[in-house]
Amino acid sequence: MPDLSNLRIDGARLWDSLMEMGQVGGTPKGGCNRLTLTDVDKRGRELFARWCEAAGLSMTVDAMGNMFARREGTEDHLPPVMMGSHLDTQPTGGKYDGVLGVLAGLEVLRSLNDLNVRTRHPIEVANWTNEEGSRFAPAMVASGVFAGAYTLEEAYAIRDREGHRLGDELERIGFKGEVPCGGREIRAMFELHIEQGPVLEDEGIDIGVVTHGQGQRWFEVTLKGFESHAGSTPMPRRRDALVGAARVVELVNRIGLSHPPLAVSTTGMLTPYPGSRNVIPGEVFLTCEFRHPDEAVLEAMEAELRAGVAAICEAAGLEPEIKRVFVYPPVPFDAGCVGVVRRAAERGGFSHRDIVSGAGHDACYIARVAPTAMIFTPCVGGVSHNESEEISPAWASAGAQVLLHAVLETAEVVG
Ligand code: HGY
Ligand code: MN
Ligand code: MN
Repeated sequence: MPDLSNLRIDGARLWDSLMEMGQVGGTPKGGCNRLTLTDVDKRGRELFARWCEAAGLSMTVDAMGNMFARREGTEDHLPPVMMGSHLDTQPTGGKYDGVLGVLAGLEVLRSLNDLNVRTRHPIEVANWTNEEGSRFAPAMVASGVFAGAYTLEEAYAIRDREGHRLGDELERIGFKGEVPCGGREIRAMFELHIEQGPVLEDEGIDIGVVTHGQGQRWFEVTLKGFESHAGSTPMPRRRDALVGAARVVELVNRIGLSHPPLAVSTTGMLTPYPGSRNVIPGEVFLTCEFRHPDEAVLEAMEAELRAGVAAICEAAGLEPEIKRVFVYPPVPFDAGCVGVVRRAAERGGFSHRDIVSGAGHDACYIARVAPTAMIFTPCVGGVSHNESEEISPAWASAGAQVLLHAVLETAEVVG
């Protein structure tokens, strides 16, 4: 194989693209609100598509709206090496979560064009629909359909809190492609992503070589009590769903703290009904989630949730309903691809360490159908899912450089 160690991506061009995409749905605090399948998401998708066209890439959109920009290989019938991540964001998201992986993939292909490097395998960069799972739960549903975890019909039927169907919104923004979602061979997938945690920055490490994605379980909990007058209902007679929910929030937090050091638990949404200041809430909807690298611990955390909610509701005269909306087991990434990432970091002269991903990623589903690994860059203060999310241009370039080398080794350079 020719000496490729001197090949460089164009870090300034990557940074410019990140800043321009950050303006699409940009918020006054410097973050991004590009909720999946909104008009803002459509604008971000169209900007990405224009850039890919300008780079001479062919674009395919599949039935879940996943976008695949492709650079031909000299043996184009071979399965593609894939990069990519997601362009959708949290409502108070940052400019880099997901976006770095998509635009660094584009930068790799732009650089291969500049350097006139050909590869045997075609190379694609993907934008996976609805990675965040904020508007339509669960998360990573489109890469999940691609990997066979959900059917297309199940995904299309998911509704947001206003009742819109995912399938209808996909159609409305014009990104419901004809091409089937999944069912095609991928040589390997490498997803570059910010760590979204503090480890790499704390240790002064440039690159995270991700060995596993931790398991997750998401729940929707509805507590039913009885609306009544805030002024004339004696305390002992109340069935106050919000008091019950407050105890459930405390329970969820306690469960996370009771499996140190790796367990995490979060209550993210809580909606009392009817939401009137002088009516005792008769119903509360809340979401909670648990994460851990060990399936047995997740099992124990779920059991503690179910038992704890039952006891709280028994004492408060409430009726509980617990729906498990998302389960995915801990994911070990492909040892061969993890080794490719490690060598790529060494080839680039970057410090690196193995790391487990706290967040979920599309790569965790794609790992079910193709050899897959992830590359992490540090992020400032480990902060993500916050408008202040920040990385340095040097970290972005280092991640893209490692992605370049990982893809070149796997796609096999010609000549
Ligand atoms: O929730 C997650 O782990 C991802 O950011 N969707
Ligand atoms: Mn992400
Ligand atoms: Mn995210």
